[in-house]
Amino acid sequence: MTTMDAGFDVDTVKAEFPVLSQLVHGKTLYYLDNAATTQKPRIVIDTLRTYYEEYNANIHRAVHTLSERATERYEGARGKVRTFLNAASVKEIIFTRNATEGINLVAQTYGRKNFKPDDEILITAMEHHANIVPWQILCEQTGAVLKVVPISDEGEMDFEAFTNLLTSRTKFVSVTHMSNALGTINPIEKMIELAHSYGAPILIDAAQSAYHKKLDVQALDCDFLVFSGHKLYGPTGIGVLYGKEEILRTMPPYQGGGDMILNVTFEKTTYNDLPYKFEAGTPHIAGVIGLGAAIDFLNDLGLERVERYEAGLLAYGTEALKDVPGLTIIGTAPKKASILSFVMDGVHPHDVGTLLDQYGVAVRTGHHCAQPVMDRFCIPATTRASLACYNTEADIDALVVGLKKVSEVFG
Ligand code: 7TS
Repeated sequence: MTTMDAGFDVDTVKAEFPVLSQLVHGKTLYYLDNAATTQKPRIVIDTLRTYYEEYNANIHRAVHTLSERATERYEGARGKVRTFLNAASVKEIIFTRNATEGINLVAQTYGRKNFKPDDEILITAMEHHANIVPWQILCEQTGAVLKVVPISDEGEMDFEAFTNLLTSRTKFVSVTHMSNALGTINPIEKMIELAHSYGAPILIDAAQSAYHKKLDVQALDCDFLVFSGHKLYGPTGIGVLYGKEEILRTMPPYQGGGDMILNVTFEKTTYNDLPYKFEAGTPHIAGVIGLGAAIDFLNDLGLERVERYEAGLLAYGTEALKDVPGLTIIGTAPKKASILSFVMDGVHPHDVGTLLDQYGVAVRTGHHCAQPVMDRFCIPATTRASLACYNTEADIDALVVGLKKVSEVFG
């Protein structure tokens, strides 16, 4: 696929991202670290500036004009997130700091209330640490047990093992939609159906998928879903937890403070309605409004078109990397998206990344906060190039040129 086939003009889209037009070490910047965080389009940057320059105020609490305006924009952004996910109600959209906080919130409220010793929580071997550690903490607190579905040499979840590990003891399933270390897309539709057949609620970690694929929480019928604004072309410090209203209602609050209460006396406090019950304290107002702008940006682009375009780029990249001597791709599942993770014979990924940086190519190296994935493949780390809507074949070509240099220098 060329940039002409994208259904949108990639160069025009790229021009909306000021940070991408700079030189690094005197070279054109080729930004391929999108799985860590994406760059921000002008509409997001301008929205943040306008908030601080024109109507900075706290929300939900004052009658003055600025506060009313900020409240309207904040709640308007919640409406945009509802539509983006096709949630049934804005009561199901809770603003968090990031995907990590969403998972911790569910573990510490739903989990602490409901789990007993020997109850089982099922995850996969390809989870980010954010979808492992909160469950380990919960297991220590409650005596529940963490079960892990293994993955194959291609980086695919073992579906048979998943079905075998699901039993009447399974009280919760938490799974990534897309692996940040491998790119694998999990068959979440089938997993949700199966989890429900055992009466287990299921959380989808959409931190990686939300900016590559269209999501519909009602069609999926997942119980919870989390994502981070900063990977979705939005600001840092803002994330979303979607939860089914009937489940959220049964959950105790996560944190206590302002905004999450209806009435406070020293004898008894009553909690606010959803979603405010889970939003204690002054929230990241600018972040929420900025996230709304990022969603406008993605809606204009069309996530279906982005998905198709990035699939073409991934295929191009997968083919192009075959030209690099001594390179092995880690993560070759038939269903994968936007991630090229690899190792090179005799060269540590850190050296690969450092040399690529000299050529203006930005990639991430390390365990990608998915150490169990590295252990599964018996490697300490990978180099990872990850794609977004503004990347082109030129970025991949620059990566390949850089990698050939790496192989010359270290080979
Ligand atoms: N889940 C997945 C699948 C992720 O890839 C990440 C972040 C998280 C959860 C946590 O997101 P956060 O915004 O709460 O930190 N992944 C990465 C990465 O691959 N490189 O940097 C962050």
